[in-house]
Amino acid sequence: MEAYADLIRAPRGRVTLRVAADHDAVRKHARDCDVFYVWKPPVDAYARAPRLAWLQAMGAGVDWALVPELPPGVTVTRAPGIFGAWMAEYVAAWCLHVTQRIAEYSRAQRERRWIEQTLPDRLRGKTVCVVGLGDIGRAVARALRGLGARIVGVSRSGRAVREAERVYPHRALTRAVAAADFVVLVLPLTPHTMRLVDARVLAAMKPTAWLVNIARGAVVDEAALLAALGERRIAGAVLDVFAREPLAPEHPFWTMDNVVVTPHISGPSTAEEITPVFNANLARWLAGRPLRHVVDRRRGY
Ligand code: OXD
Repeated sequence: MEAYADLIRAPRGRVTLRVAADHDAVRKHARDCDVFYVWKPPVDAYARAPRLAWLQAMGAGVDWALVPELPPGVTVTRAPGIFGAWMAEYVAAWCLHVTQRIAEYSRAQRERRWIEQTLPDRLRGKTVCVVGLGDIGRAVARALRGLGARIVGVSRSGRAVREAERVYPHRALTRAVAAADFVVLVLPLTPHTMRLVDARVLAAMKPTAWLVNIARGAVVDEAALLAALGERRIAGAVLDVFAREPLAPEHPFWTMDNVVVTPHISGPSTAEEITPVFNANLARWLAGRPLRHVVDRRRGY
């Protein structure tokens, strides 16, 4: 937390900083705070923060902030333009991991096997369905399009965007995923998107398709996913997020040969990248100007 605090540009005399490295410290300082610049504070801190007017989220998603305990008058802001670049590289890397058969060649190397009959595949020409076309989803789409993939998108509105050759609304999700070689989930978790990817959607995917989830575990029905992967009704899944994190050591995802598990690192928050976004808004807030990147609390993003 010190790294974030060190980069805050707060005019002396107008802003007092309180740095909280753990939940107890958040609770202790909450009473004095007008602003929270936080990642997942304890929800009981909100009731202890009578002056709280603005919460700046340190991460990409804000589902953890939009809890009933957060008083309705508190403005929540996010940090667009930061995470897309990280997450685009994550998705490109793991799609290429599949098409370049990296796991297979690595295994063969360990076993000293020369597998010249096994050739890599191309990402060029593959269809990628990006579900969620906010700033991160569009960054992912641009990166994959740059590698020659064909992009279809899914968003709540179904409105056209430059990055996708076709965009479907949520209600047409099964149609959207049907032709995809990779289905990439980049959508916010809201009551509307909870378990949006259910058994029906998974059944609509091609048996050769991979699911890549960098959104939230709960946008997928994990039991249905487990069944689809176990019965090889889809080829595999790259999962950075889970309904419960950390993923329990006994969870079957860890050991499945068609699953990649990463520990929620696809879009890291760094003080250097995110604090300038906070600083720009802090200057506006101190000047009495409207904040930017305000979350629509009703929509949930
Ligand atoms: C998130 C993050 O919101 O890691 O998941 O930033």
